[in-house]
Amino acid sequence: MEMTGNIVILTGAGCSAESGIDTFRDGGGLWEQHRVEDVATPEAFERDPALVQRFYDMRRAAIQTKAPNAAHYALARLEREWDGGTVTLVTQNVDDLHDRAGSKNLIHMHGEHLSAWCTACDTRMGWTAPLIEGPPCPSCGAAALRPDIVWFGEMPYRMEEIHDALRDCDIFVSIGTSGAVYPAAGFVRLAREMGAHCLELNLERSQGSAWFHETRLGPAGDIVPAWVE
Ligand code: BJW
Repeated sequence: MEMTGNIVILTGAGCSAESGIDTFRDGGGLWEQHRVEDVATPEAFERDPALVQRFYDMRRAAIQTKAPNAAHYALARLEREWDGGTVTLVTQNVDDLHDRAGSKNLIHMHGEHLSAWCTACDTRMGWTAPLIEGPPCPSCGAAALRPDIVWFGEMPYRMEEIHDALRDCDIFVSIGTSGAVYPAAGFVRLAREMGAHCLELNLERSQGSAWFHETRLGPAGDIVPAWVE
């Protein structure tokens, strides 16, 4: 690895796979016969809120039983120990495993399972319990809480900050993402056009693999700590 420079790291579901959290597209992308793309949309929530709340209640409960793996800890260590510039971690993951591993300069661009969003008063709040029974918002009392998750067709969070970090980065590293979902799938192209060295760490080549200068294949729990060393 180069010894100086600003680093932007993008993580996807493959980073949490060895913690026991299913990826989206590896197992056929199905949940109870529904395509994830048909559950993770504002239209699905409008059509059948109970179905969508059940999907997220189940996953919110599940992640609370999981623990960070060696990849999460290696990235947190990199941020603590890197004195050659900044380390910005942008995750598409909605679990809290990077947080629990100790990453601080962290952007959850697709939202977080452990957060709820009141669409009546626009408050976001830490949330660990089920939402299916329509609990009142602690802030305004309306029964209008939804998962604080970026669904298809919604704008991912903190895009301006992400673009600023990409424009300033010298090293871009993509970990455990299929490159199937935009805008995250386009980050490598932007980073590369800005002159960054682009490295992919994944179990298999992603859809945007040709944009990377270098690809290292293997499970994140092995290849991420090896890269950080
Ligand atoms: C391992 C491993 C191990 C396994 N070690 N590796 C047509 C063309 C282009 C774009 C579009 C289009 N039609 C629609 C769009 C836009 C759309 C999109 O990209 N759709 C595509 C499906 C085509 N994007 C959006 O809608 C986004 N918003 C947007 O664009 O806004 C613009 C806008 C403009 C103006 C007004 C309003 C808006 C929003 C995207 C939201 C994504 N949400 C989801 C679900 C949320 C959460 C949830 O329910 O959990 O986020 S989708 C799902 O995919 C989730 C993930 O974050 C995301 C990415 O998946 P990821 O992480 O890459 O997982 P997998 O499973 O795909 O891949 C895992 C990888 O790991 C694989 O490569 C494995 O090999 C690897 N792996 N084990 C290392 N041990």
